[in-house]
Amino acid sequence: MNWNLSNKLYKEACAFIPGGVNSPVRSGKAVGFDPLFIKYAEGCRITDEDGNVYIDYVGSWGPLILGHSHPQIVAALKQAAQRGVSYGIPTRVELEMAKKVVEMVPSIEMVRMVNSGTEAAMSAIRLARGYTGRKKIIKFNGCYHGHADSLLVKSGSGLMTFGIPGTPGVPDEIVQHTISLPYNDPEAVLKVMKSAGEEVAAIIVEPVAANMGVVLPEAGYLEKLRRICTEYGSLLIFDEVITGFRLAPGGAQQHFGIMPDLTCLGKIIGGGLPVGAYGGARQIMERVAPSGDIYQAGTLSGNPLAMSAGLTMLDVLSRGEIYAQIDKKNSHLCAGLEEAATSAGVPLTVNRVGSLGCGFFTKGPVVDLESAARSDTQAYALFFREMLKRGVYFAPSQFEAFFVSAAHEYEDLDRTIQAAQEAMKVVGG
Ligand code: KE4
Repeated sequence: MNWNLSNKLYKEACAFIPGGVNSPVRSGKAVGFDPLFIKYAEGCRITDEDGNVYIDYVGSWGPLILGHSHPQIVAALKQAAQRGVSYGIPTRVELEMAKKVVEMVPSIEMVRMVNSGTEAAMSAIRLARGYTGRKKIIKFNGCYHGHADSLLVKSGSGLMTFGIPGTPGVPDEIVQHTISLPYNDPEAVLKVMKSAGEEVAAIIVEPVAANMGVVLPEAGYLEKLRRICTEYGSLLIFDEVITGFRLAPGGAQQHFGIMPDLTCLGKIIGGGLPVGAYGGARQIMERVAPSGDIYQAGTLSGNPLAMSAGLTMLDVLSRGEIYAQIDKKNSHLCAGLEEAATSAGVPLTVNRVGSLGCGFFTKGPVVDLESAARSDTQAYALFFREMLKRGVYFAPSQFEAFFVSAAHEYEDLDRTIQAAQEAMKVVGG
């Protein structure tokens, strides 16, 4: 395989775009590989500028649960584009999208469209603070909710760890009310709530953490968060930007049977176009301007093109047929990855739920950021590069998920497993 054109384009891009990419994780820095430049994609395959073809397990970081260039989504986009791409004036399709989200997501009675998961989380936090009149927010180490200032805090080491900025450019004052605690540790939450519960506007959590690799909630964990929030009058926010419409038509809240007060959505909801959303009980959502006094806005929010793609995606997903299939496909893939690692003597812990998974190059169990951080990132980087050479594209970071789509056939999965058997032998040395 040669990557001459990708390398040439990357070198040039570095002169015009910070790091040559429009989002850091694409840079490939974490796996010692300069990024591919993709020419086109179809089904479960992506093709780069040099003509190399890969089975894709990133799927644009989650949106493409039906695979690339899904015919119904492409057709909907073409049709919508011919009617104009944006008006900044309400459209029928925005209403249809809102009704679809309300129909599919158990806890949502009203929903507001935005343009990214970051905007969804940022707006949900503001709404929670405005609605409760409180300032503090609890989040969890290793969970990511986009790059809004108040959520970019260093992982909290101990309890009552008030936010320390996770990046230059975020003043201490902005994160002083953000507390970050270990995931899967309800005692840590209880301790903070006992001393500051009346000041906590919300607890925001990824119901399945998928930004430190994939870490599942331990039995009863989400129920405890739900009970604690109810007891202290804080809002429970499920960040379902990844799990929404992925674990079930109604996302993680349907899968686990837990009702949050607010839900953040993104990725799948846009069918591959830039869409985010936040929603919840009518009583809370009606506080959002212009029906209420809590401000939030967006020029392209509810953009008819993005709504057409997203609504087509949700129409297909709401039929519910694909979930059992992609869950089964993912368990076939994960069993193959585990077998490949075992026969090569490589320590690998695979966490999976539904069509979401992650292989940590460490001995398990991986239940929080601390245990995830024990992974051998160099081993992962070598695995990534060996798989790439064999025509398989996994996430260019140990701490990201892989996604199986409805477009992955068993022969694609078996080709991936075959490649993994060879790649693991190289990793195992
Ligand atoms: P965006 O602003 O990137 O659309 O969404 C932010 C976000 C919010 N909440 C969760 C649970 C998320 O996973 C994300 C974004 N996910 C990362 C990948 N893990 C996006 C990839 C990237 O940053 O390029």
